[in-house]
Amino acid sequence: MGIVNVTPDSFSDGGRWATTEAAVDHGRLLLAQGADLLDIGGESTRPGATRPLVAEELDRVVPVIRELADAGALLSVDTMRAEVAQAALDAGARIVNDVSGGLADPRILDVVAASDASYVAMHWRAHSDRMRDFTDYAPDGVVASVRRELAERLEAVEAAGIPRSRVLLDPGLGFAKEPHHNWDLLAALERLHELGCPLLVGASRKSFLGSLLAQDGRPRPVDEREHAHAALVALLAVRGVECLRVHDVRATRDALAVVEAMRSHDEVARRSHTEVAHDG
Ligand code: PMM
Repeated sequence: MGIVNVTPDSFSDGGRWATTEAAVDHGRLLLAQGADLLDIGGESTRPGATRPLVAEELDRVVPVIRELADAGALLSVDTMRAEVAQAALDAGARIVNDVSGGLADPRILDVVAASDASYVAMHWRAHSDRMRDFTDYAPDGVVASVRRELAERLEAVEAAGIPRSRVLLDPGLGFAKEPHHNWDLLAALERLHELGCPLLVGASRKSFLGSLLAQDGRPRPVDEREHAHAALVALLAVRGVECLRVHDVRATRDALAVVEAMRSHDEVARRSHTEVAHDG
C-alpha cells in the first residue's frame, strides 16, 4: 500500500503532494513502482497535529481519488470521518482506512457496512494532540492491551454489519506508543493474527526507526530511515503480514523480491532433500 498524503503537515512528506496534480502524479509513480494499492489521506495524524475542517479534508482527497480511480487504481481513503469515507467511496475508493477503528466517528462503520468496501481498524486511543497522554499499558502490557482493544473494535465493527471477511487489523505503530511499545508489538504480531483478520502494518519513516538509528542522541532524519524500513518489511513479510503501508514502494518491492527468492529456493531445496531421502 503506497502512501499519498494530500496534507500540508504530515511528518513524513507534509506539503510535498498537497495539490491534486502533485498527489495524482505521486500516486501514478507509486503504482509504476509496483504498489498494489494507494492510501489517500487528507488529515495529518502526526503527534500534536490539529484536525482539518471536514470541507478541507474533502477538498484534499476527493479529486485525487476520483482521478486515480478513473485511471483504474485500487484505492483506500485514510480518514476517521463518516462524511469523508462516504464521499471517497462515491468517488471510487474501495477501502476505508480508519486509524481510530471507529472510535472517532462511529457513523463511519455504518457507511462501510452499507457498501462492499473493506475496512482497516487500527489501534488508537486518542486524537493526535492528546495521544501522548495515553501511553500507559499497565498492568497487562502493550501486546495484551492492544490485542484486547482491537478485539473490542472488531466486535463493534461486526455489530455494525461489516463482516470480518472485509476487515484488516493494524497495531497502530506510533499512535499512543513509545518506541519500545512498537517493537514489542512487532515482535508479537502472531498474537494479533489470532484475532482472525489479515494485518496491516505502517512502520514507514516512523520515529521509532529514527530513535533506533539515532546518533549522538539525535534521531535519524525522516528521509534517511528507508534502509531500516526495508529490513523490517522483509521480516514482516516472513512473519505473514498481509499489507504494508509504505512511502518507499521501490525499496519495499526490492525487500519483498528477496523474501520471495528465499522462499522459492527454500522450497526447491526442501523438495530435492525429500527426493534424496526417498531415493536413499
Ligand atoms: N500511520 C499514519 C497514517 N495512517 N493508517 C494505518 N492503517 N496505519 C498506520 O500506521 C498509519 C495510518 C501516519 O503516518 P504518515 O503520516 O506517514 O502517513
